[in-house]
Amino acid sequence: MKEMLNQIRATALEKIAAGEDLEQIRIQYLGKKGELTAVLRGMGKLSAEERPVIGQLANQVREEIEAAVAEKAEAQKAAALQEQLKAERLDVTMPGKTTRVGHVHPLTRVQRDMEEIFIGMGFSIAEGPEVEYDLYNFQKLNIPENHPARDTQDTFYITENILLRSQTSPVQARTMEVQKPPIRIISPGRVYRSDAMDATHSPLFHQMEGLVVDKGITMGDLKGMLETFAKAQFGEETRCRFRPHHFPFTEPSAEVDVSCFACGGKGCRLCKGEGWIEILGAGMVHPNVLTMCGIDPEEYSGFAFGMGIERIAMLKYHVDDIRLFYENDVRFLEQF
Ligand code: 2NM
Repeated sequence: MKEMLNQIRATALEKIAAGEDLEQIRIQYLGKKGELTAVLRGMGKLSAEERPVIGQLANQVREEIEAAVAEKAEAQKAAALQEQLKAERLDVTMPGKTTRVGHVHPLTRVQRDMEEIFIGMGFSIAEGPEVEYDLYNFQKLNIPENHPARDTQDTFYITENILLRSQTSPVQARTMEVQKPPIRIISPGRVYRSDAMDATHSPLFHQMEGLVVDKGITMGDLKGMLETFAKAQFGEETRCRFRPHHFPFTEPSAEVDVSCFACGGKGCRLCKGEGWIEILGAGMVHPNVLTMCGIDPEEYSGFAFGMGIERIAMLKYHVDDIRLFYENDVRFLEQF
């Protein structure tokens, strides 16, 4: 029996050392149906002298196996903890992940710069609906039904008399209707035209229009104000050139060029050798428009102007395709 106990001890300790499953070993040797228990059951057959000796040895073997199991379990737990610490290690001195921060869109940037310039000259910002009545988009701007200007400003119709505004002038018309002069407003915003998309056209684009109405406003006021704007927008050395033109809502009307801010007027690629770059349309508000908007043209006069924000942005940033503004490709947007 002594031999058997020594044998049990030897194989059990070996298995523990080899890393075999501890619960399995516990059941096999120390459990109710385990090998050690089986040996102890056979102790009845022993003599009175042998019994305490074998009993003591059996207890000793049990304690040794128990201790070995406990020690191994402890070691496995510690190893597992080390493993976990290693896997979940956090180096607080590592540089953090930088968050990509966006910025305003180049069109917004240009629009805000323009707004700042006009606000500095005493203008307020006026806004209005993008879905407009034919009445405000055309009729009150001296463009009656069947007027040829309806072709060049063809837009998208919601119903026969509701449409997407083709300019921000209806905002000026609405302002004149409800506000007594003096009026000094700009109206930036989205406008729509039924144009095919190409490098310089888009069915949706942005405009900045302006309107001043008061007693005694003249073409001289328009020229002085636009020159101040052009110098602030394109540089102090910028000069302006007014060419006669026709708009239904202004009389007289002009197209306005600025001296090329790339070459100073000598002629270059940007101005296509002209020395001048067209930036806007303007004129004295037509008496018919004033009358239709409830302002007496005998008492008041005014000037108005309009320009495309995309066009200014394309000139300023040397962008050769208007579609780049709408595609939201970060490789383009990141450059601003
Ligand atoms: C332009 C050119 C010339 C304009 C006229 C008006 C209004 F409502 F007062 F009649 N607003 N904007 C105007 C005049 C717009 O855009 C090229």
